[in-house]
Amino acid sequence: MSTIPSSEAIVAALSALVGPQACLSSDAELKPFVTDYRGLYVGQAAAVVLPGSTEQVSQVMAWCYEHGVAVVPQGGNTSLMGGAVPEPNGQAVVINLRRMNRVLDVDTVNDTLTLQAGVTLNAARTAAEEAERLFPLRIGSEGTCQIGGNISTNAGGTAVLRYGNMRDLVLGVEAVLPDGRIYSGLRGLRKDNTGYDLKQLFVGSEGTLGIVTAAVLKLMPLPRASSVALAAVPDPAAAVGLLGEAKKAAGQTVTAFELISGPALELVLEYLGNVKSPLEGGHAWMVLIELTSGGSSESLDQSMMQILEAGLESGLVLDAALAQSVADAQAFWRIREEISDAQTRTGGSIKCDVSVPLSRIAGFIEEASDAVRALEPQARMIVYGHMGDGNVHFNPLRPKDRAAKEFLAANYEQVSHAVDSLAHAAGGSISAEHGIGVAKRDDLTRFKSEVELELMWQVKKALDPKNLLNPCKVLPFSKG
Ligand code: 2HG
Ligand code: ZN
Repeated sequence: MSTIPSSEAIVAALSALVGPQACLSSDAELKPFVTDYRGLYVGQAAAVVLPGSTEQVSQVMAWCYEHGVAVVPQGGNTSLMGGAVPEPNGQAVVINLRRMNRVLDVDTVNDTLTLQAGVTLNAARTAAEEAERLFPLRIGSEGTCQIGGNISTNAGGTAVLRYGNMRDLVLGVEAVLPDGRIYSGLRGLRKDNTGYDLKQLFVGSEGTLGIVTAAVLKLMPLPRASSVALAAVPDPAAAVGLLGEAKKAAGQTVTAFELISGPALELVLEYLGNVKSPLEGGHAWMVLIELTSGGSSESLDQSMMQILEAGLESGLVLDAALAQSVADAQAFWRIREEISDAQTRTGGSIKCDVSVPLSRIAGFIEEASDAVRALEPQARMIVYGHMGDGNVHFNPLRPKDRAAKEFLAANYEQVSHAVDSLAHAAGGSISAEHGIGVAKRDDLTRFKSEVELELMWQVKKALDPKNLLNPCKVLPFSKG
């Protein structure tokens, strides 16, 4: 049996492939790459490699495969699930794609954007806008997260209701396989029925089957107009009712429909400091609605007013504020976008990222809230998310007078199990958009069938027989 090379040998070999500047190995250099962004998962690595080309990724992978060295692919390292950092014990190699950050082509006839995996989401959106197009994926970490990571995790966000997840936005993928071979699927085709759709293997598999190095993405018409409103609603059932009314009145233009619980609003306002809620008084639930189109803002505002007025009349809406300017709209969105960081700073939130069919979402929120209160009556119910597509971030947070560590130790297992079980029972998913990583890995055995788990292992073994690419992520060990 061959032995795994020493850290020194790994660094020497990989430095020779990518150049010493692109192969980091001191503890200080490694630290930001082996620590996840919430500081919850801290791993160990022999080296961090920053390749400058697909060929270099391929050479590094081939060397690691031959020598039995584990590889952890990494983009912007914004995973909430510990998916992008190595395991605590070991000498894996982290391959961070940030140097591969070139936009390769913007084709405004084919409406496609071809880019390297290390381009940030923000840079991708900007490149599209410069060509008067929209790349519609929208998530809070867009300044840091990278397209390769967005593809590997099938990122979602606030515009899925209208445009779909990353999976729906990818036309072509180039990926390096665990043994170093290159899968070249950089095609910009909207129709291609030539057998298995291999590129989809790399979407959402969290870097366990291959490292995405480049992609062809779909571009959309750039909306010229938008209308944004915040509405207080009596309960989640009313929010679902209002969403139905909004779709009826504004059709395709409904781009975002986000739910925010009263405690989530309170938390984010406290975190932001000098920001006031656009709605007077305390409300148990609110929704943020965004309409966008290629037409005029006046006509969108009219549609929005129609939705809100009808809601006020029928009791679905208690109060509402319509953004009067771009600055207002940004301020409304800031309240929504900062809820995640407000929790990170407070510490002690139990993150359940679930989705349920819209027809059952209100019942689920009620049941899950009751279940959490039975376990921990004082938990702050940070419940919010992309209600329009059925995704709820159900994140009970420690009471103000409880230490984060103690609250999590006492409740994490039971609360997440209760919430996930209720989502599952309602026909939902235990991870709507954040993926599995390490955090949800062991839960998969509870919620996936034997057949699903077996198929997943078979795919993994077919592509990565030595289990060297992002090992210990996604798949639970018990089916190994
Ligand atoms: C969001 O929608 C992100 O803000 C993060 O998906 C959610 O922190 C979270 O739980
Ligand atoms: Zn989200």
